[in-house]
Amino acid sequence: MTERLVVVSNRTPKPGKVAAGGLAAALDGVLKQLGGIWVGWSGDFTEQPGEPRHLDVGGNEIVHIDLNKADHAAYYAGYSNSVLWPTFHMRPELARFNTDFYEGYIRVNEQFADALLPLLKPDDLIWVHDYHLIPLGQLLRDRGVKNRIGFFLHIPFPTPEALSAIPSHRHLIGSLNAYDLVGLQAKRDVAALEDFASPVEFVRPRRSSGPLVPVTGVNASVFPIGSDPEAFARMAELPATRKAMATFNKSIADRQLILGVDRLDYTKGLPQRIEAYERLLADYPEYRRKVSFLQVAPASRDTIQQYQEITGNLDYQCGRVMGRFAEIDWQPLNYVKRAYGQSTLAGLYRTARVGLVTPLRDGMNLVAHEFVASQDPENPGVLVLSIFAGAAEIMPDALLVNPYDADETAHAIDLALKMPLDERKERWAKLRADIERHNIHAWADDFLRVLREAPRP
Ligand code: ADQ
Repeated sequence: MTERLVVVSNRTPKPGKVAAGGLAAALDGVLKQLGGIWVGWSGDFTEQPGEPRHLDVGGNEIVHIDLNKADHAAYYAGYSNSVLWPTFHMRPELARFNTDFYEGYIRVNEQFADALLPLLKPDDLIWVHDYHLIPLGQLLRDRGVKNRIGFFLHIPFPTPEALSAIPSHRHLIGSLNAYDLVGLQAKRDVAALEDFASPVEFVRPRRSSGPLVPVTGVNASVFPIGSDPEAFARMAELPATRKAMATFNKSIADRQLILGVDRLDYTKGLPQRIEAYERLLADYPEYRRKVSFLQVAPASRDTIQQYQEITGNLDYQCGRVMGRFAEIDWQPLNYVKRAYGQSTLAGLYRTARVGLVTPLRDGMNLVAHEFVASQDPENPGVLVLSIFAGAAEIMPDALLVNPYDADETAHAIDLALKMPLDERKERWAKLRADIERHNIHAWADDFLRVLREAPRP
């Protein structure tokens, strides 16, 4: 029998769509290389869950599950994105706790487990992704699955205090015991998990009156995710990209470009970033008319109230900066609410003199990787990176900032704009080596190798 990889995630790639999420872009290449199937929600609703559908998307076999609309709402907008996302990003005050959410979350995870069961072969390696599917490993074990199962959490792991704010956290984290391997983005995440999983933390498996299980058994390690640096370097140099960027440069009159690229999300630190830019223009007036700040931020999860609110706040903030500094022939800031294809992003990264990646908390942040990958080695831009992004652990040669401190960020932008070519090249060469060492293929290979070798009970 030959080994197959079974990837399971909330969403799977759709034919011909630009994926704005980090996960879709990441796993597509891994599966092409190793072979196997990718199972996830189809994006469609059904009253009565039927048979999963198999399709070919860009050479990968994708298996789609339809979900009941109410269950999906409780699982996705509810538990995953109104409980786990804010809490795991240390914003429990933004969470909405509701028992129905957890019930729906478990029901959808059970549906995933039921759909997977008939597809599995004895030698399959199962790789479950992200916070939407934390209990899936346990639910598969409950159904008798003996395969090796790994789990990777793409977002940060919270401190024990934040985690304790989730009413069902013991069941949830206890279910991590079912995995042969739990992968986390950064050392700080493994430390937080170990902190929580102290000998006093015992959990009772859900729906069972059986014995309490210690959380300490979780086999967790750091696997920092990465990008495909060569692909970004290639895309940044394509003739079509260069042409588009020449036109773009004209539109900003060849001013120095400061760039931010993010999904619109309260974890990405956009208000703080705009405040820092405002501070730069106020305290370093020499940059007025000399720079142009472009923030690309397409809406995401816009059915959730907190996400709707950010748009309004950003519109207000950007308007304020414009009102304060704009001239008839200079627009200090441009805020674009749409997703772009990867080659356009690569072109923008390469055009930028400064890349601002300043999340308040982030599992990794692939934009930081992509920015470095896309630079011109002879004239590289400078990465200003938040100390709260997982990326900061592997990219010490970026200009690291505390994103809450507008003065510090403004100062870093000033340093970046003034940085001599030699220093830019030196820093970039080190960063390029970092992202190459941690590229997406190395990430997948490492995780799967350790999963294959993980000690079994
Ligand atoms: P995200 O929170 O989505 O991912 P990130 O790592 O920055 O964050 O990934 C964003 C991806 O979306 C990048 O590949 C980027 O190119 C793309 N993207 C962003 N803005 C875009 C735009 N305007 N147009 C087109 N594409 C855009 C989660 C975690 C991260 C973790 C990743 C991968 O929150 O911390 O790094 O998963 O594990």
